[in-house]
Amino acid sequence: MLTLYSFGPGANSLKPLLTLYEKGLQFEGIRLNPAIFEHHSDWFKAINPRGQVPALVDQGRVVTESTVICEYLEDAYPTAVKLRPDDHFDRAEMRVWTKWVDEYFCWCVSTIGWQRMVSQMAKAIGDEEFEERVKAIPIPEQQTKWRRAREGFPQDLLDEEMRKIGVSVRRLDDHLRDNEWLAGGIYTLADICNFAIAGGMDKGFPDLVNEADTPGLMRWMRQIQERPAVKAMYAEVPMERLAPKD
Ligand SMILES: N[C@@H](CCC(=O)N[C@@H](CS)C(=O)NCC(=O)O)C(=O)O
Repeated sequence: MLTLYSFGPGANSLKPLLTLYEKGLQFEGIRLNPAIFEHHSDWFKAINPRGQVPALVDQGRVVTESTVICEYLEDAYPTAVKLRPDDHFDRAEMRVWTKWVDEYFCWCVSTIGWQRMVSQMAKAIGDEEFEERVKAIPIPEQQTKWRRAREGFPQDLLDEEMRKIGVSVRRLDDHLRDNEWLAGGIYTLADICNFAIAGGMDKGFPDLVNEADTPGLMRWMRQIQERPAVKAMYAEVPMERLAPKD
């Protein structure tokens, strides 16, 4: 039995969720609550010592890193639905897109997301509790990110991240105006991993992502949202909640 530890269907958690649904694999989904910092709890750090989701457990063995999890599912569970092209060149192109998401695109979107959403959470906590929370975070860079979220990210950093988001959106739209999918002419992990970050940018960044400026990107997002597996996933997996449970 596969077990996926994740947040709701957004960002890095969305990648394995879409892959599991598209491949029709049965799994147990364990949903962590970010509002109570469940991912930094000792029980979860025993599964992923980095204190981050997603994490996949397959027969007692743990796979981390969202894109790696998707590749693992393709390798370990070959299904009729293939999410990687057979051709080696197309597969290399697919990996250029997934590498780009992980190394460039996700970071700029993440900083702005943290500024807009995590900042409110971080500011709502008292000083003492905040220090306790930060102490439990295993990755030093994430500790810094939490501190910055509480203080407010410096404006020059936010400006630079917005510039990078503009570059990213242009890159995707330029490709998607002339191509149905990102790599190999089929729906692949390149689409899944990019959609995990870009999906919904028409709501979050309407000045950048809209029908007039990015028609290719908009068409591609709609095409993904209309896939039966994607619809089923959103119908079954609840969206993120950033308020503590009462
Ligand atoms: N490189 C990792 C990044 C995972 C990651 O950043 N996960 C986020 C959720 S999208 C997380 O757990 N954030 C909580 C934190 O770091 O405090 C991956 O691709 O899986």
